[in-house]
Amino acid sequence: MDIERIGNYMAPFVFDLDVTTGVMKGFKNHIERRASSMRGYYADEAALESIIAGGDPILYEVFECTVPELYGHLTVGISKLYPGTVGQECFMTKGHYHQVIETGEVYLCLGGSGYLLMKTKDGDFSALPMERGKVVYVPPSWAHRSVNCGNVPLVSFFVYNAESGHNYGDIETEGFIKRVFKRDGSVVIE
Ligand code: PAN
Ligand code: ZN
Repeated sequence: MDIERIGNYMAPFVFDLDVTTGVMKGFKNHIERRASSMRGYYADEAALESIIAGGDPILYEVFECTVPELYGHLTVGISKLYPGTVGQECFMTKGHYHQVIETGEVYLCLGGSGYLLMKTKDGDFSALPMERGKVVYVPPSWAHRSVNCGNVPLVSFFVYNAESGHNYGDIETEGFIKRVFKRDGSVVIE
């Protein structure tokens, strides 16, 4: 990671983000999640396998400005979740708790439509709407997953503590309490 310095301190930096398209310049970290990386997440395993066999498309991407993963720093970036379904289940991110569970996150939706699903270790659940202009505050202790219910990419800008880390394992075993489906054109959370 190239961290520029001014005197004793990390230098401030600026980057360009097209708030209409979500295209971010100057990202240092780019994650692509293909269908094959989502085995075990969707209810309809056979439908996922046929999507994988059909070319294993990218289902979502993350672009981040990397900073030192230390207390006090903030990681910012863009999450771009493509539209589609696996069987009838809307495309979604893996979802995670933060490894440092007492760290929260802010999501600002720039485009598309869907939900941010959240859950706690106590079994509490929340689904808040995501569409252009919605800002969702994810408090500490809440696992979070984006779900795209529309026909265009769900694009969000996010900010979280750089030391947070990601705990995917617990969601892999616990699931997320509820799933989001498109049935006969209607979105249902069940
Ligand atoms: C986001 C997510 C991003 C992808 O940057 O990492 O939306 O979701 P998964 O990490 O669950 O695959 C974030 O919440 N970071 O903490
Ligand atoms: Zn997070």
